[in-house]
Amino acid sequence: MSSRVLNRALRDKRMSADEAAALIHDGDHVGMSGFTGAGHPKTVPLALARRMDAAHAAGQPFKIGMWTGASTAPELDGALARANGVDLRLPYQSDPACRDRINHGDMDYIDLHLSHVAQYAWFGFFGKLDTAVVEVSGVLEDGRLVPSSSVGNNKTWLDQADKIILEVNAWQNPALDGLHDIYYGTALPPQRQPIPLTRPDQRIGEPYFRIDPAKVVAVVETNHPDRQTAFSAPDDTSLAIAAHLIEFLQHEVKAGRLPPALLPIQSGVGNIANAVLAGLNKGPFQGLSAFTEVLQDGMLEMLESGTLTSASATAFSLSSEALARLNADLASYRGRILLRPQEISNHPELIRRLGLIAMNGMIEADLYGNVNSTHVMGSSIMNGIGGSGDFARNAYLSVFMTPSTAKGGRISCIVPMVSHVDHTEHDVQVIVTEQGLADLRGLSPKKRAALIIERCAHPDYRPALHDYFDRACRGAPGLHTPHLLGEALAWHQRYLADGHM
Ligand code: 0RQ
Repeated sequence: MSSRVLNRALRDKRMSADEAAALIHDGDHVGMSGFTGAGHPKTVPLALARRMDAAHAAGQPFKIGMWTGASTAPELDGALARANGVDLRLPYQSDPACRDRINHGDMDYIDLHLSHVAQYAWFGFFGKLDTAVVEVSGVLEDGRLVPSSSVGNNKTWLDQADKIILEVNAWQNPALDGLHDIYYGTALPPQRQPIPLTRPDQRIGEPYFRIDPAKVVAVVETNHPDRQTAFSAPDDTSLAIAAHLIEFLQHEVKAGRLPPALLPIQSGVGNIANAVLAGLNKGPFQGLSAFTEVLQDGMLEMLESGTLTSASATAFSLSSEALARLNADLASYRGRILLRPQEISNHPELIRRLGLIAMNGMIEADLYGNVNSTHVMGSSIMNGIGGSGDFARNAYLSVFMTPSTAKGGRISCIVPMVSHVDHTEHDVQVIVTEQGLADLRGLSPKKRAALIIERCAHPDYRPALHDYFDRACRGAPGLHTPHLLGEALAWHQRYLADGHM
């Protein structure tokens, strides 16, 4: 098979994954590519984990600081977590081994808004970046890089790192060439200028990464698949959530608060988000656009049917079936799919300007509309805030969705007070469960509480929520946001003690 490394100088730097991994040292800060299981390096991290295991077996320390785009895959997050080789990780992760290390206190984790990561690296807030390990799908003759199936923070890692290790993955579809839009106009304050994007499908950058070839210390040729995300068929709960939301959007169009083709949509990951997209694909809206973070199965189906005219994202997150369909026809999506750096896909300025409809999952919401997206029972991380905060705070309409209960009904996802806050009441306009939808816009805290209990809570928990709220309205020291502080987190405490809220 012919090499995808067309640049002669970089072709001379080809080596094995083990040789490349030997260039990473204990204490290094390493910027890895990868976003929701797409475009992560697939061989160097495994070789690095082997080095870490060997060092630990010999009684030597070997841990790195690892920065990524978002979640990766077992051969990156999983392997390094199992080797206990990560001192500090940022941002979003969703790997079970990684989550265990964090929750057991073996790994420090900084959960950041995804739009903040690149600029914080530029500001120097995380210290110096030693090495970038970035998957690309090709190297042009002039040394520019054809990005892979995710863009994430790769532009920043390639610019910032002292050393670059490239994985050139021949598994990636060559038709990815031309799908990316890499914007190089993000100067630092006080030199920053407006980002010239006014339509979701607008191209404002170039298709390739520019690099300083002198910084490349290794090129590793690979041929390995992305993670591929399996989705389960929508169940009754997610179908009900989707139906409530679509009915609400129709109502908003009728009321003149949304145009007939809606506004650009952003959709989180997971089965509920996918069910909402499947619902949107069945109608009644046409000519939709997406300005989102990940392009998942539901969005691809909408592109295939024509319901969605274009999608801007930073990564794919597809099942193997959807990926096979996309790969068979990828060239035809040029101009309809754009992959951008995550600092652009999630940029607050652009989200506010375009007026997005943001739809994200959550762990729990409280009576007043504060939302917890990240923590189970206040202390254990699930995944991370990801892009949900970027979108929720700046969207035209910010929607959070969850089943009304979790763990077979033993947990109410509507609680008196959330055990961790990711999105404050100020950033949450609509809450949806399979029970119904609470439109919180224009409501004071007490009115919000009454509506959330009536529309969203599971009937099994409604009486206890009413009881708490009524007593808070009588006994709280202030009646703007009535709470009984000694009791507000008792539901979580009860679950931890008795296994039932
Ligand atoms: O745990 O698998 O052990 O049973 O949380 O819950 O219902 O499968 O929902 O897959 O949509 O995930 C918020 C985690 C929801 C996700 C979250 C338990 C539940 C299960 C998953 P088990 P479900 P989903 C852009 C947007 C933040 C990032 C984001 C998320 C597991 O949506 O990570 O929005 N969001 N990014 O049992 C205890 C509760 C619970 C609970 C659910 N109240 N208490 N456990 N669970 N509710 C994309 C990116 O940023 C990349």
